[in-house]
Amino acid sequence: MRYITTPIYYVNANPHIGHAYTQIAADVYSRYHRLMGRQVYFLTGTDEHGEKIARAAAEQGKTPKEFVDMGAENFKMLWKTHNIENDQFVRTTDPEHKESVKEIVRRLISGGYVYKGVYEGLYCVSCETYFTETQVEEKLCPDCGKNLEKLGQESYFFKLSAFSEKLIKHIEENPQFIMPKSIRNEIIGFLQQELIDLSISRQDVSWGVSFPADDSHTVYVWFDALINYISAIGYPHDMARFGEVWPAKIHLIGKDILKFHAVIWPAMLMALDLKLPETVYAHGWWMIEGGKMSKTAGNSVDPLELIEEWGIDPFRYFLMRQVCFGEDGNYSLEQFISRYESDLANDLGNLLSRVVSMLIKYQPEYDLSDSLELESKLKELATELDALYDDMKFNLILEKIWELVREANVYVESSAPWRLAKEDPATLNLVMTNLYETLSALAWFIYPFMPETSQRMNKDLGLSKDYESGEFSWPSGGDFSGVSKGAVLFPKKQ
Ligand code: ME8
Repeated sequence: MRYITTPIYYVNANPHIGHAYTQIAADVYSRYHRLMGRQVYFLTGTDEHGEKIARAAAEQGKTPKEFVDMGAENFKMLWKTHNIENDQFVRTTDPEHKESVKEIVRRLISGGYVYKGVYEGLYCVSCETYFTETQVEEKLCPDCGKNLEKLGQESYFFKLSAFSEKLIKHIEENPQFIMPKSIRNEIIGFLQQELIDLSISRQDVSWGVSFPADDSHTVYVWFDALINYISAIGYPHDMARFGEVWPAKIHLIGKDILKFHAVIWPAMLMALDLKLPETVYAHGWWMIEGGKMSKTAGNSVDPLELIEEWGIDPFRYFLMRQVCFGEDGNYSLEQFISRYESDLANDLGNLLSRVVSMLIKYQPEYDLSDSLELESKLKELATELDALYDDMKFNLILEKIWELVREANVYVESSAPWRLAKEDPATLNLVMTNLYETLSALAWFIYPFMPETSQRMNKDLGLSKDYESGEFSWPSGGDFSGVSKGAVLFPKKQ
């Protein structure tokens, strides 16, 4: 089972391309493995507790419950427009999740991993995070730059410090645990400093899961949120189901929340005596003109506007193609348009349109007798891409697919079917069959990234493929009889 998760997003956020990026990457990964007939479970959801949410609700004159219900619906609707096929949507206000959090805290208390103390620190309400004096300058949050509040309060602590050696050992012995490799040393370095215990309860936050054994406290929202990855799949109320899905294959996250996932979360799992996820994959950060995207700066990119104007598939393609997964990216509309025009409209769109027009005009006969070379090339490509999917090398996968698109365009030029139609009908049959089979393969290859475009290509080719399951297969099983011309795949704007 390939269990893949995304972060559960703050329900008060205005989702931008950064959130869409994680979702689309997880969706591409899931669609591909489903296509290959492999078992996948894809979880996403919303993070709904804490002071920040309660304040945002109050600002809108709503109860926290009304506010989070609306926010969760907004995210669900948004992911539909992105063609995200998640198996489950978890909310931290789900009764089962809350019960699970309580039971986990109870187990940690009885295991001796929790004690009562006093927490003094600088707290950022916006990031729901405490900082020590040494971590900050001028009482400003190192993450978001807002003012920190000095708080001293009674709190329950999780003995995080007890796990540093075990964590270092796990990271060193399992090179795939933190990916990409370039960020592993950052976490090892952090663990080699003195790890401090984690305050996991709040007295001054009422919108949260009440702390077992002391209901004057609520559970710290990050502690509550991380548990979603196991509560959603049945821990501890449905252990049979949990056993089928856990451990996670990949926790996909942005690099902003790496420490929570590569330090705190595995320590919690160790304390519960549960297996650790195979990989925590932290992808890079999207910026705009080299700066941070934020609502206050007024420069966040609204995915819905882009999707409305250009369609969902170009948006999915751009995000996966533009940067190497794991590295930071810089968004600009010019780059988006340039990819749309060159890769999509000129390369892929034109190829389909030319080949389909020629199939209709010249009426060749389907003849596979000169396709052996193509067959082995496509099968090799399918094997090569399979390995790249495991490393989440989405941009490389698309590069390889586009090499095929460009080669096919060159093949059209060099074999000149318009001449063959007059001079050599037998060769025309062979050439058009190769082009037809290349397009059918391309529809299969691009499916995880651009499912709608893949379907439209198959429709033009007269192939009614739903890709329920099944590896790459050769030949397509179609002949030319169902070919028809649909609307232009990627119309040029101007
Ligand atoms: O941190 N570039 O939620 P969140 C790339 N609730 N990815 C970005 C991005 C950007 N500019 N901006 C956001 C939280 N993301 C917690 C998570 S999980 C148990 C709790 C993506 O709404 C990226 O995946 O702030 C990042 O990790 C996540 O959104 C943060 O979402």
